[in-house]
Amino acid sequence: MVSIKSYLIALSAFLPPLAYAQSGCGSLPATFTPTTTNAFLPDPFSFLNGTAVTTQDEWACRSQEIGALFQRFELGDLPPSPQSVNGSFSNGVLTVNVSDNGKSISFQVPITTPKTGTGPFPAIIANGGSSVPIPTDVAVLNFNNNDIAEQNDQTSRGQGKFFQLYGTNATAGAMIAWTWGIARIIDALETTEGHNIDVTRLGVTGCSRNGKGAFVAGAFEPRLALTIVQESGSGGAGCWRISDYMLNDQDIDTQTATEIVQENVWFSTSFNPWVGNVTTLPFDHHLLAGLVAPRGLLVIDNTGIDWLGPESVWGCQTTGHKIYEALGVSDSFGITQQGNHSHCALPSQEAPDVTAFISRFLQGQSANTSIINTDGVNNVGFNQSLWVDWNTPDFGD
Ligand code: MCU
Repeated sequence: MVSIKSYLIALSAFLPPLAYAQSGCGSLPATFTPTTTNAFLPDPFSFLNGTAVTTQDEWACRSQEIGALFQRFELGDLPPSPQSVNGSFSNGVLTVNVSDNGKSISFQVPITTPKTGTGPFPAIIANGGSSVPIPTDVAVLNFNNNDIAEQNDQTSRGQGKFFQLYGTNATAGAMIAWTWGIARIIDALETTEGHNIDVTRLGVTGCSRNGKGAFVAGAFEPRLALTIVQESGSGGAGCWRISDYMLNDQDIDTQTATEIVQENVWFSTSFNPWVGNVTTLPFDHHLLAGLVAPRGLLVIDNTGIDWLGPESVWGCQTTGHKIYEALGVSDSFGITQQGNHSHCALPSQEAPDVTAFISRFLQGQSANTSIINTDGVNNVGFNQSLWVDWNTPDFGD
């Protein structure tokens, strides 16, 4: 008679080895199509199959799953590392050369290096420019994101150097293409001499459309130690569900998914089928913060511009903050909202918030980054019971 033990040993020969099983952690079934409607912001702490996420290790798998969902149903695919990336640095300009699948592109990144001090310096990658105060002892890398993926209007679909490499039919929207470009800048910094940048102390920032892009870059590029998202609004720090509610139930003229995909090419065309029923999406943008976690994240917003969806941003990101709380890094994610100023003009009261995050995450100094503030202009409020039907676990530090 065959013992149970020998039966199991024989059976194990047909099972995938453990390493294989782990590498599939958080991957999506190839044919998965969302069908369940959920008016609440989806539970960060529950896998798609309903299994609870109870440890930091399980969260690592869950964040893979979330990243896969964002790519499949909203942003498009981030290509794996290209076959070759190299750089050169001269006259303050980093040149990045990339080859993949027999094609090549090259782009240039001007670097403003601190005038004093010896370096290597921490640096911030300015995604299409920066409108936050960057200390003079931090370098700035000026990333011309439009060169990698254009963002003028619908005619920009598939335009830019990313698409010269991966084809105009690549699924990526502009934001994933910019994320790819930022990853290649970091690849080039890692292998190029002379630039005097400390590649372990890099941040990213951007405002408005480029703030949406900074958030996506922070979410998908783990080598970024700090992500500063300024006035990104809908499609960035706002949640699709809450923005729909603001427009449809509160009659506030705010940007929704339905509008945004008609305006520009920030998203993949794979998002189009979902914009009219965002409650079927098994994710929303509170989970974008979860992809940045546990790294530094500062979301700066404007309560005075309805179009940006200040209530959506506040509710979305205070909910995303619960992921940082679960991971025991609550003060690594700050949220600050002020009104009465023009778009992308940082009010002086918020400058210390930016300084604190840069000091702590790029300059290695201690700083109080427990910052969660809204000035309440525009009655920005958040009725959590409408949006959150799950509890926040404590995974420990
Ligand atoms: C806040 O970001 C966008 C917004 O999504 C667009 O609807 C509007 O046209 O432009 C904003 C922006 O990028 O302003 C510079």
